[in-house]
Amino acid sequence: MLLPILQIHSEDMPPYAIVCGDPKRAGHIAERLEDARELAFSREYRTFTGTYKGLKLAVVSHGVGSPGAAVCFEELVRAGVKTLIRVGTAGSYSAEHPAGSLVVSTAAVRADGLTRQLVPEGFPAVGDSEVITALYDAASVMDGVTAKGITVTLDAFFTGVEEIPHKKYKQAGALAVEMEIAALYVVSTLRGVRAGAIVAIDGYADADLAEVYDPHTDAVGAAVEREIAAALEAMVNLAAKDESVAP
Ligand code: R1X
Repeated sequence: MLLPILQIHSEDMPPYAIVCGDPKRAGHIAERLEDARELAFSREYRTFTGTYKGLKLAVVSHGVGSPGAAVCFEELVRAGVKTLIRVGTAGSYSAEHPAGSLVVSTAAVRADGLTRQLVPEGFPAVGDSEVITALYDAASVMDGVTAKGITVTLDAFFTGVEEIPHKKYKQAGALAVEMEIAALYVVSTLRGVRAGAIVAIDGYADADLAEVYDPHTDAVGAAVEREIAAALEAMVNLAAKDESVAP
């Protein structure tokens, strides 16, 4: 079956996929795979397959923002993907997690518009506990700060005249803000697959801590490399468990 928007054939897709926003980053992740093959580059959706430590997996870019990313997640599920891991970037709410830290998202505040059109108010956007544990275990043995907790998914990157309640999210215990995890977690729950997400902190979302936004520093680059390594490792470990419980 040809997926109309990603322009990939479901027969070519393995059940494991790493997703990221940036098509260029998808290419970078694919460089770590053996026998990497670019299947399609349609709109913002760039799809590779390849092998890592013997596991066949896909790497797919989903673009910026929940509505576009959800199109990607939905088509991947239709193509037979059963485990999705997002690697991304996010703004931090806490000086304990400065640029260069990693955060594994356990659940997302649905401060987006897309998921309101999918599920009722109050329905949680929550990751799969096995995927989250695999990601946290893989990341926390590496150098650098790794945290685990709730993230916020917004639609607006640049602010308008409406106030976004960052202070309340922070007071309530959220660690970081990004733009796609709620879509990933709601779509994966709706469609009966599992998902997790890890983000590299690229600055502060908290106005009290805010500095000039520069996601292209060495510290952020190193954290992105770490999260990619953690996602690949987590996927291999999850697949090994799947194999051991398969009938
Ligand atoms: O999730 C956010 C979005 O995809 C984080 O970075 C992008 C905006 O720069």
